[in-house]
Amino acid sequence: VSQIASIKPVYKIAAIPGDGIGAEVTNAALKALDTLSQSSDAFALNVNTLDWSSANYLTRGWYMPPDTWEDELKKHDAIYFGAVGWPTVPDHISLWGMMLPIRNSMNQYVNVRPTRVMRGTKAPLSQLDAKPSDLDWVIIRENSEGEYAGQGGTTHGHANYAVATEVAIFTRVGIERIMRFAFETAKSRPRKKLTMVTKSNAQRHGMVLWDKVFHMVAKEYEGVVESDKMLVDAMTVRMVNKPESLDTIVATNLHADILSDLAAALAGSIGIAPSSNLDPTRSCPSMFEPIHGSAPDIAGKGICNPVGAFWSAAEMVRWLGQGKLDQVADQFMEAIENVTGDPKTRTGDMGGQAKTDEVTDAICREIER
Ligand code: GGG
Repeated sequence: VSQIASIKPVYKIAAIPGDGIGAEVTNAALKALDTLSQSSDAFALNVNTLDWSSANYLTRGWYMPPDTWEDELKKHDAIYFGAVGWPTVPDHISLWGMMLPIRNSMNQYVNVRPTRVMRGTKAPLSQLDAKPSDLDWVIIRENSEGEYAGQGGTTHGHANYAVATEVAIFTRVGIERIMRFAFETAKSRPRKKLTMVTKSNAQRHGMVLWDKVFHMVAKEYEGVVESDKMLVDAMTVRMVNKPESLDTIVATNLHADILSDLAAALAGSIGIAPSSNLDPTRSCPSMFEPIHGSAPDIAGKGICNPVGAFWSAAEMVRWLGQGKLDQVADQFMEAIENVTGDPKTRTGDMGGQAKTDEVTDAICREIER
């Protein structure tokens, strides 16, 4: 972090727009961030855009420069990421070409995915008996191991008897650190409730270790955080039928990936939902990205929803400030909700007709107001 005229801290951001609508929403978020920093005395941004994408993979043979990408990213205070994935590249190549190695190498073992019903959004839950205020959750996703450890192999690939193994890795250290982060998150929230999710009735090794570590850490928070545990299949039902009974949720890499998409859909649209890939030790830059993918079906049409990208950008500002930029991040969130609250500035997925550019112009106006 450097300073402008000895007052404004300047944060260095690596922006990776990536593929499809990832590029469109990143562009929108960077415009909003630029407006925010220009109108604030508290911070400035120095953005370095990196052209790491599937299009470049197809011409160069790599997503990130093989020998230098880690050093390149470590020069920054944070990473802002759009989306990765394109129909001409197998999905496991694109995800392992960029997003998963960054999370692993940058020690981003926590993925925070908040969900709530934003002003003006029409959540499917409102069709049930629930009030929008019933859905206010934060999902803590283990982000470094589990089912996305990348271990396993295939054999007999060209025969009818192909065999593949996908090995999930669960370590005591990995589970304990995510569990502690989840309990601390729950403790910081008004309702002080944590639900831990596994499939420990069917998966009898790693998931049972999750249960054991959960019970151990829960003892330390007795009387402070109310906690319970759920099997992931039953959890999907509870999220729909009893949303008000949930607050903070902690789950494995795969389970939380799936549950957070469900949560976003219940709150109105996957286009709204943000995520923060955090290195809580702050030894590496953390990464901020909307949870949605590259959506090739609507890419290039200028109709994608940039709200999840704005919200992710607000979380980035909050993280960078370490308490000093909370007011700026809150102002950004207020501006976002003023935009979602106006039917004229909602994209199609939220029942409106606005284009991405119109929503972006609206957020910039709101920030400047
Ligand atoms: N914006 C992030 C993105 O590209 N998401 C697509 C995806 O497949 N995500 C899986 C994951 O978050 O692990």
